[in-house]
Amino acid sequence: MVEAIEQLQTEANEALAQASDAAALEAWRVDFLGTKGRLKAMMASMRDLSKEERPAFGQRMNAVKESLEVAFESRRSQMDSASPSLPPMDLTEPGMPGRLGQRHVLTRTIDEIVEVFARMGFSVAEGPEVEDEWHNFNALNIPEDHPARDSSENFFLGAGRMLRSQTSTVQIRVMEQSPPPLKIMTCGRVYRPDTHDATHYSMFHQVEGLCIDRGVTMIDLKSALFQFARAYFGPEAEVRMRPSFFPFTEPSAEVDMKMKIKGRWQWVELGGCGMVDPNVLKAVDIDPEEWTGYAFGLGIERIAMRRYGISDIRWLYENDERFLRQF
Ligand code: FA5
Repeated sequence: MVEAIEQLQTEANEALAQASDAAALEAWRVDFLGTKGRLKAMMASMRDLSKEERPAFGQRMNAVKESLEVAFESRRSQMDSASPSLPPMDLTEPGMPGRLGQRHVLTRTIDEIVEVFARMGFSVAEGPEVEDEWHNFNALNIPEDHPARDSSENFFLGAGRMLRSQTSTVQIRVMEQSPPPLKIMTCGRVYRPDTHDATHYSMFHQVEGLCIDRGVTMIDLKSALFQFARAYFGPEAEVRMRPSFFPFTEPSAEVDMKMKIKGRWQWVELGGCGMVDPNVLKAVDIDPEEWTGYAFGLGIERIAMRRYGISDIRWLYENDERFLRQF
């Protein structure tokens, strides 16, 4: 009898080692440990033993049963960890398309604007967003009592610091550092406590241009703006200048560009421009008798909105993927 039990245990262990998947393992369990399995059948043969032989046989069978149950559990957990219960992989199924990120429509507009002005011979300058009043006002010929200096028009930070309200600050920084002739442009953020609506935001971007040389005139200014308009908005774009006032240019003008919006040609106001005021040149030790120059500053959001048909500036800052993915 003992040999028969040992024989069964050896067979069971060998069969278990060969069970290579969950189905084979289950078949093994049914065959050896199941209610109609081989262990149960051998247990039943206890009937044929004498009363004295039965306890030893029973104990032996229980030990075998326990050891097979332990072996079964360990084989099962071995299989589970080797192949976690994931659905089988279908290699013929089409893959998930990778989603590439893209530049924000404003970043793209800035890159396009820089490229156009670079082709026109402007070099790119930069300036800080946290400024002082000298660069934001004084050097730009903006007097102490000018309404543009009001605290309701600016973000003052204390200790003479503020968030710049215009990129014209970069004109001063460049002229302080480099002697003329100069032909520079800059793109950057500016800040004003304007109420948010479809065309205004409290943080927006401007593109600023400055050209200082001998004999520069309004014709050069209009030509530069005209070339930009044609290069950026298309060969039929036009430029119009309306008389205006800025403390740092004399004469000054508002710049409008004519562009096609939804199939119709329209004039759109984009910014300001003019001939650099002699007082600004004097503030940075440039002789206005020898040098003249022009400057312009355009709103980049307004340009992007026109170019890409965006009717509300706030969408540019909401980071809604459904909006951003369109460009
Ligand atoms: C200026 O900021 C002058 N520095 C421009 C300039 C530069 C004139 C050099 C002369 C020489 P203005 O405040 O008009 O100008 O602003 C220029 C443009 O910025 C506006 O035409 C508009 O396109 C944009 N802009 C102004 N305020 C906002 C705002 N709250 N939200 C979005 N865009 C604005």
